[in-house]
Amino acid sequence: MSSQTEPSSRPLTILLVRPHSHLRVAKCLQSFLHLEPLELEIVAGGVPEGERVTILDIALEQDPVAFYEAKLRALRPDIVGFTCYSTQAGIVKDLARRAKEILPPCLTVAGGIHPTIIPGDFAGSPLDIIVRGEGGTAFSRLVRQFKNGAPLADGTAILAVADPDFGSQAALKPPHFPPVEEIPRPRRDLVDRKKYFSVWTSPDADNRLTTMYPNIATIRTSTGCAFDCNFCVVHHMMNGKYLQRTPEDVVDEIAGIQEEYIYFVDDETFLNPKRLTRIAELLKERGIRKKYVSWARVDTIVAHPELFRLWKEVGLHIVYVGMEAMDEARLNDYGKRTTVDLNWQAVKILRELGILLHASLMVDPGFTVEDFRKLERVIIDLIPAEVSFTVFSPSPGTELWKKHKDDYIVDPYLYYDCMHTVLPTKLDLNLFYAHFARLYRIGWQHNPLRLNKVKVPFREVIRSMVNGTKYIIAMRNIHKDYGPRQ
Ligand code: B12
Ligand code: SF4
Repeated sequence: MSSQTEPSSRPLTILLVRPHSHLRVAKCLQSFLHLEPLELEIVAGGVPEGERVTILDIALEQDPVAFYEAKLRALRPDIVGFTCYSTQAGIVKDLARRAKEILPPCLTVAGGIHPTIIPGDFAGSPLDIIVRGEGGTAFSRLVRQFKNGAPLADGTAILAVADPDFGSQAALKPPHFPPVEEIPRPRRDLVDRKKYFSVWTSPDADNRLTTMYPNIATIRTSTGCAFDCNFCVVHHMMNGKYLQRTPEDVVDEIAGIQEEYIYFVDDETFLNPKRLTRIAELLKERGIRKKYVSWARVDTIVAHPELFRLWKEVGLHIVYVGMEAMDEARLNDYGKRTTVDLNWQAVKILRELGILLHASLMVDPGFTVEDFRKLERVIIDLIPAEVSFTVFSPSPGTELWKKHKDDYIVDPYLYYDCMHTVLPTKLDLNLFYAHFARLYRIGWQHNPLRLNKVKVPFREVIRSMVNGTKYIIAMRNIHKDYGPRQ
């Protein structure tokens, strides 16, 4: 399709799609949490009034492709938009190809992390348009231009794949981010809210949980991060910027959310203590009582324990902390700018405050059996806490990723789920994943619900045991996804 179309006076039909995952572990993760497609809700929020917009989340469907094709045939959209992580790039290209086969005139658009950082990966694909960076504002412009039959591409945020210089645009600088006030509010009404949940392990005061799987909403209060860990793509995408919404704006949005549970999907919510103090004060003043889960860095927690005390009062229950490693050398290698001592100080502070810690640790492809054993001992020292593990994998789009370009043992986009190692392991893959799964098993056996004897509905105990077992088996079997080693 050319990057210019005929003007149209009828309402446009727009279909926004969250793709499924092709990896078994990612599907298993969905039995623990499945969050609303906030990115598509924000994109939909920018669609001008009068156009028809539908959000399709095919990730939970039994047969996602058949479900998607049936919707295409039923709705006959003029524009089909996809959100896309690196691991989903192949799937998005396939879904776009199917859209073109069923509805040749439709405009196919991809946005999100992968199109933002590596737009050139879509050269020659069935995608017409790549949107880079913030999508609510860019998609709004795109739809207006499409409706008016005006040129679609603007050379920065909106790229036309068919443009002769598209390939060379792959080396573009990070896109311009609009002022946060211009970003539309998410259209939460467009999704079936009962589908979205997250496992919840922080009990109420009576050491009871009414449910382990509450419906949960997400909110983004900031974009970007002030740090530059070398495996992480966020500072590349945002050119090092940390954009923050005003406390009033954030609290207004929270007030309008129907769910009692809220997940902050910021990269680091608490970086600016003044802003977060004000948000907490406003929540108090307005009498808003919700339960929150968020990510935070250890140095933020250690520098501002009083901020976390205040947030505990207004409902912060769980903090996910990217501790990454419990040895100095690896923390330095990862460019984390923290120390092992800070990690332990943060554990102590959260414990004293009664906020549940979810420690996220990385396993290095260079791990020996002894390294795995050390991490097993760390789990025991961390409890009662939730623990999860990923495999150190430089994100596509980072300098480190480019540095390793000749080292990958599998397709580094499709397998970039931080569970499949993309780099060679020191241990044989079978043994590596035996130890990796064992970490999860130990974490699972010592989970805080069990240790603290929290009362949980019986059906949910069974559900979590079944899902936990399936997840650990999926980890154990990851090595089977690799072909024979060369
Ligand atoms: C919260 C979060 C999660 C949540 C789930 C979020 C969700 N909604 O499903 C959890 C914890 C489950 C999770 C899991 C994973 N995550 Co995650 N996650 C994040 C985090 C911190 C925020 C994502 C978010 O919700 N942002 C808020 C939305 C509104 O912003 P957005 O997605 O950028 O969308 C905007 C634009 O990109 C654009 N846009 C997006 N889609 C579209 C579509 C169209 C058509 C258009 C026009 C525009 C557009 O407009 C949007 C609105 O402004 C990001 C970090 C980050 N800064 O992105 C990592 C991040 C996205 N995760 C990442 C990864 C790798 C994963 C995992 C694969 C691995 C793992 N083990 O962590 C899993 C797999 C999840 C899956 N869905 O399969 C990487 C992705 C890197 C990459 N190259 O793809 C990131 C960037 C982290 C990082 N530091 O590298 N994640
Ligand atoms: S890993 Fe976390 S702290 Fe480090 S740069 Fe990425 S978002 Fe920031």
